[in-house]
Amino acid sequence: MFRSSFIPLTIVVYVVNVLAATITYNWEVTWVWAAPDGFGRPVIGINNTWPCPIIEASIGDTVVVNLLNKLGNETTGMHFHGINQINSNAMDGSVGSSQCPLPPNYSITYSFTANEAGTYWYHSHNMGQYPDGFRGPLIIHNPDDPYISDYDVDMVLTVSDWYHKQSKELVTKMLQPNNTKFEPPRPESALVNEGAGKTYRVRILNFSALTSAFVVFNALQMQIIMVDGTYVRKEAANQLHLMAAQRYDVLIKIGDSSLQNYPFLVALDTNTDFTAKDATPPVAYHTNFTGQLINDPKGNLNGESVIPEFFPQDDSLLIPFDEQPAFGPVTKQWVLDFDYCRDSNNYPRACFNNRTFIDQKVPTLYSVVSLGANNTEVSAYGQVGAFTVGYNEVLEIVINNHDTAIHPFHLHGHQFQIIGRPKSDGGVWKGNKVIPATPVRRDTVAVFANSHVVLRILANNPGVFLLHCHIEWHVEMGLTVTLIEAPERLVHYKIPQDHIDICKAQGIPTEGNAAGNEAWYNTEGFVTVNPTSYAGALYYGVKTSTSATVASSHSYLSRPNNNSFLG
Ligand SMILES: *[C@@H]1O[C@H](CO)[C@@H](O)[C@H](O)[C@H]1NC(C)=O
Ligand SMILES: *[C@@H]1O[C@H](CO)[C@@H](O)[C@H](O)[C@H]1NC(C)=O
Ligand SMILES: *[C@@H]1O[C@H](CO)[C@@H](O)[C@H](O)[C@H]1NC(C)=O
Ligand SMILES: *[C@@H]1O[C@H](CO)[C@@H](O)[C@H](O)[C@H]1NC(C)=O
Ligand SMILES: *[C@@H]1O[C@H](CO)[C@@H](O)[C@H](O)[C@H]1NC(C)=O
Ligand SMILES: *[C@@H]1O[C@H](CO)[C@@H](O)[C@H](O)[C@H]1NC(C)=O
Ligand SMILES: *[C@@H]1O[C@H](CO)[C@@H](O)[C@H](O)[C@H]1NC(C)=O
Ligand SMILES: *[C@@H]1O[C@H](CO)[C@@H](O)[C@H](O)[C@H]1NC(C)=O
Ligand SMILES: [Cu+2]
Repeated sequence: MFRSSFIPLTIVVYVVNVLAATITYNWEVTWVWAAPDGFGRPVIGINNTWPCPIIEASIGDTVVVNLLNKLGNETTGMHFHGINQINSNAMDGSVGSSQCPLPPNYSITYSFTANEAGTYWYHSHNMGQYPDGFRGPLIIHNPDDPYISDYDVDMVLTVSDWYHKQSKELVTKMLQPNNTKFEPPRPESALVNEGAGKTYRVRILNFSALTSAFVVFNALQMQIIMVDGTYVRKEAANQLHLMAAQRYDVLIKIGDSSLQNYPFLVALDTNTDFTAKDATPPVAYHTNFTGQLINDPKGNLNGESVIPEFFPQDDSLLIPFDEQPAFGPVTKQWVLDFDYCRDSNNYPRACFNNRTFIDQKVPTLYSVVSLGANNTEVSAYGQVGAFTVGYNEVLEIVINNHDTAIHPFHLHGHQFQIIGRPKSDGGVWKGNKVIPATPVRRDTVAVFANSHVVLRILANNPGVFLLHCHIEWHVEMGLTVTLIEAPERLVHYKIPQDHIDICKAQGIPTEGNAAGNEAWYNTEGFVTVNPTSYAGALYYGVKTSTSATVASSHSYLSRPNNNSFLG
């Protein structure tokens, strides 16, 4: 039997492995020419190769990535999607939130403990950069996997949409006042394991920037054993519908005696809502991918898998393996209404509660650490949608989706419980009807059209965590808010010196409020208006100012035209 990762989450108590190892990766981020679908373009790779390598560790190991930026013209950063970064929030890699951008020729070290098994991935969390190629699988193995005796082979399958143009150009075009329908860029291809050729590796991760994908083996049934970072009770599925950033771990059984190949179909769609009565099949992009699970290398490699009908399995009804009960009673609630909006210059944006996210100067975590007892003042952080919750509170998060498409929402730092996720046209939340006894947990959830989701977390992981749509184009439209969890426990948190140094090198303050002002209430220098031109991660050269607390008249993020590197 094969185990394919579409993802698990575990909250099992584990004994710290005395044999825990430190796994170190020394990586240089570089531009690479690649043509995964036959069309050549520059992509972001590691050590002059692409696809980017896999990270693998076991529970209890320390994962260390020494990341050197050799892009020359762009900043970067590395986020470990689904890793909760317990006691290591500075390693979350969210540029602007938990670190400064990593400039060319600088390196920083990321180090964290692999404390939950599962199928994760890493990607740049800097200015629409992961659709340009900087992403890869991150697998945390579990020597005590409850399903270990159920499979013989463990495989990874990644699925993604792919674009022939670079993110900067795509986002620049999207963020124009004449984009009246808030249209995102559309992909040219579907990639499986970063290629458009045939493959038989099967852990499934969705690296998409926009689209969702169906995965179907007509001749074989899948059994889901894990979603994102959570083991679940085995559940049979004929079709999986992966939203961007989601993962499933599935078991696929091939009869002992059957020497044949099994075609599978990965069909991309732009988030069609298959819970709607009038759902139409995926838009006919050239984005279907047929792969072969090869059991007979000499046999037929041209078989096809077709989807006669779309009936994705409902992941909100899965039962976690550990049967952890619903958190309660709720002590704090965060209600977020998502809709598109326009900024003061009439540019298309995406909003939570009628506010779009605007990058500030000081990474939010650094402000939280330096503001001391005043770090609970949400107005200190500028327009990042800050919300605070105290240690060990039970936080209920409600997201109302006022749009007519599905959006996959992701929270850093937690595998949240899904308390309720009605089908499309479920309307805005009006109170919980039934609380599932043992709700499933994930880190990315599909929220259906004109509907909502109710999530819960136990706020026991002090840190600054972004909550955002994982359609990368919507992140660039501002569909992000910031959870500041247990700020009272972050006052003495130590930011590693190499992380501070890259800020200093760029003249970015590392203390004070959003603009680096010592007084939390001094809003001078806050970025309050969205920039009208989009530079992506383009590097503008080193600032000379080294003062950590002076609010510079040139906000770093407003990106003045002092383009010293590109001349
Ligand atoms: C990348 O290059 C660095 C520096 O030369 C080297 O230490 C490392 O082993 C390389 N890693 C990979 C995955 O090629
Ligand atoms: C990075 O270092 C290389 C080699 O020393 C140098 O040629 C290049 O100009 C540097 N890039 C930047 C942006 O400083
Ligand atoms: C939208 O505006 C941009 C910038 O002015 C322009 O380049 C583009 O051609 C316009 N697109 C359409 C469809 O009108
Ligand atoms: C990946 O996620 C995107 C965005 O939600 C979705 O449109 C696409 O269908 C997904 N791909 C797969 C193979 O599930
Ligand atoms: C992709 O596959 C689906 C399901 O079999 C089918 O409905 C659709 O027409 C295919 N699209 C293309 C472009 O071949
Ligand atoms: C949203 O904000 C804009 C300006 O920021 C304002 O004009 C509009 O009335 C607000 N809409 C709602 C529903 O509050
Ligand atoms: C909090 O802010 C007040 C001003 O509102 C200031 O007097 C006080 O010193 C600040 N406390 C800390 C711990 O920084
Ligand atoms: C940086 O350089 C690469 C390689 O030459 C190029 O493809 C890319 O567009 C540049 N990035 C920006 C933001 O201009
Ligand atoms: Cu979205």
